[in-house]
Amino acid sequence: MKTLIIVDPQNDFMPGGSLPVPGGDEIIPIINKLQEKFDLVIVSQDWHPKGHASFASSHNGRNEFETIDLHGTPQVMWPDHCIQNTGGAEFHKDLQTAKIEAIFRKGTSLEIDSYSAFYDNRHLKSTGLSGYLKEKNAKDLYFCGLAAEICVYFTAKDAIKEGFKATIIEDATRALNTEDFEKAKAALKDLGGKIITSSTIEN
Ligand code: VGL
Ligand code: ZN
Repeated sequence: MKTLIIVDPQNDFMPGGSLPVPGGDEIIPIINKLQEKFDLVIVSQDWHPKGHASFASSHNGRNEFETIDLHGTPQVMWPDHCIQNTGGAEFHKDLQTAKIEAIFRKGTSLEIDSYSAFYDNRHLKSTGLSGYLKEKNAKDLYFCGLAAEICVYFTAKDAIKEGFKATIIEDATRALNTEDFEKAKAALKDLGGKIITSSTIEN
């Protein structure tokens, strides 16, 4: 039983959005086709309150993309993005949602970011995704979506920690920074994860 986890396929991460991932929209038709090959399809949604601590605009004198120390954890200062109930937080309009059984929201606490769809960045709070997947008897997880070296990578990494098999589908993700994605791929492989292309997935 194969499970597809689509990470943050939201307007703000698409070209024209506030935190655009180059080519982010190109993966939508690929993800739509991929869904047919899976028994269970889940999506995560970056879902920040206004004034979230990951936004540069929430801190005096901070520049976008610099890293600060936030309560003892490094935090990149992002442009405002995926604010709850805004168009930027909505899924890409062409994403097929008929097979998506659940949406797991993350980044909802004002003072802490959450790259992984399982836990926040300090591993303090669970989203419930791990328990949900275990109850569904899902063991073999495949990851796609945005951004490759950030939320896709950290979600796949936590999946391994939680005892799942984790595979990133490389052509169904795009990176903000391709060099960082190369490092993330190597790190995931070291942990026992896999990197594949969608054409190798059997029905
Ligand atoms: C993401 C940066 C900030 C992502 C979310 O979905 O990769 N990146 N929030
Ligand atoms: Zn975010």
